Amino acid sequence: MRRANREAEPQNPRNRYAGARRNADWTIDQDLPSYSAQEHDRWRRLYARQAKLLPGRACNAFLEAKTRLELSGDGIPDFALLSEKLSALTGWRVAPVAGLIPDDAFFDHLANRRFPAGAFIRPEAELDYLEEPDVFHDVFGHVPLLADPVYAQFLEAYGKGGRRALGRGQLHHLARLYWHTVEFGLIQSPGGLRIFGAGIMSSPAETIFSLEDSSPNRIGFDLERVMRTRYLIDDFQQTYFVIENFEKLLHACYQDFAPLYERLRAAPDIEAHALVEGDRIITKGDFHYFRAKGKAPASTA
Ligand code: HBI
Ligand code: FE
Repeated sequence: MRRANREAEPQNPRNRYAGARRNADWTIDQDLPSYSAQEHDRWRRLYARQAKLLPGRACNAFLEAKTRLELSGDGIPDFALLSEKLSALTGWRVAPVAGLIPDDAFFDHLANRRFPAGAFIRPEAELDYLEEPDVFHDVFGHVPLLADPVYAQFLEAYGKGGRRALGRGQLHHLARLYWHTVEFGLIQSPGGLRIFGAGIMSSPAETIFSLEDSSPNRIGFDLERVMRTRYLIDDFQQTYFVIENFEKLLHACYQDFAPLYERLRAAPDIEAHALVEGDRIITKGDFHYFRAKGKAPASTA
C-alpha cells in the first residue's frame, strides 16, 4: 500500500526508504506519491538556481540533453518516465536506490546501463552541501549526459572496468578516474572551459569556483596522472582535470587497465594540489581560497 501524500517533513529524510523493500540489486520502489510538497518545492528551487547558472558554463551536450529529456523543473522526476525517454536515446535507465550501495552492485548497474540514483532529496539544512548522493545530485547532475551516446558508452565501460578493478584490489585508482571526470571534470569547448562533472553540475558554488576562481589548478587530462591524484571530499577541488571531448576520454579508457595498474603499483600518489612534470597546465592555481582556510600546503604558495 502506498503512503498518502504527506505535507509534513519526514522525521529523517535520509531514512525515508529505511523500511522499504529492497531488491537483490539494491534497487527500491521510488514511491513517487510519498514525496511531500516541501520536497518537490526543494527540487524546484535547486533546479531553478542551477538552471540559471548553467548556460555558458555547462557543456553543450549536458544542456541539450537536459532539454531532450525534458527534465522537469516542476518537481522530483518520475524515474520510470525518465527511463523511458533516456532508454529510447541510449539504452540507459535510472534505477532508484536508497543511498550509497556496495561497489560491486554499483558497477554491475553501470555495466548494464542502469544508473543507480538516490531517491531521497537532501534535507533543507543541507541544501548546499551533502556527502551522500541524493536525487538532485544523481538525476540533475548525472543523468543528462547519459543521453550522449559517447558518454553513455564511457560510463558503461567504467562499470565493466570497476568489476575488474575490484577483483584486482585496485579500486582506489579507478575511483579517482571517476572522481576527476564523472564528478568533477571540465571539458574544452570553442567558447572556453565548460563543466561536465555531476558534482559540479549540482553545486552552484562549485559551478562558479571550478571555472572562474583563480585558486585551483586546471590541467589537461592524462589517464595515468589522474589515477595517481588524490582528491578532497569535503571541499572544492584543488585541481580540476580538463578533457578535450568525450571521444578522447572514451578512447583513453577503452583499453585493458591491467598494465596500467602494474605501473601504478610502483608510482607514488600525487597530492591534490601538486603539479608534476609533464602536466599540461591550463591555469596554475594561486590557492588563495584554500590558504585562507589553512588548507594549502606551503609548497603551493
Ligand atoms: N552508490 N548510490 C551510489 N552512488 C555512487 O556514486 C556510488 C555508490 N556506491 C559505490 C560507489 N559509488 C563507488 O564505488 C564509485 O564511485 C567508485
Ligand atoms: Fe555522483
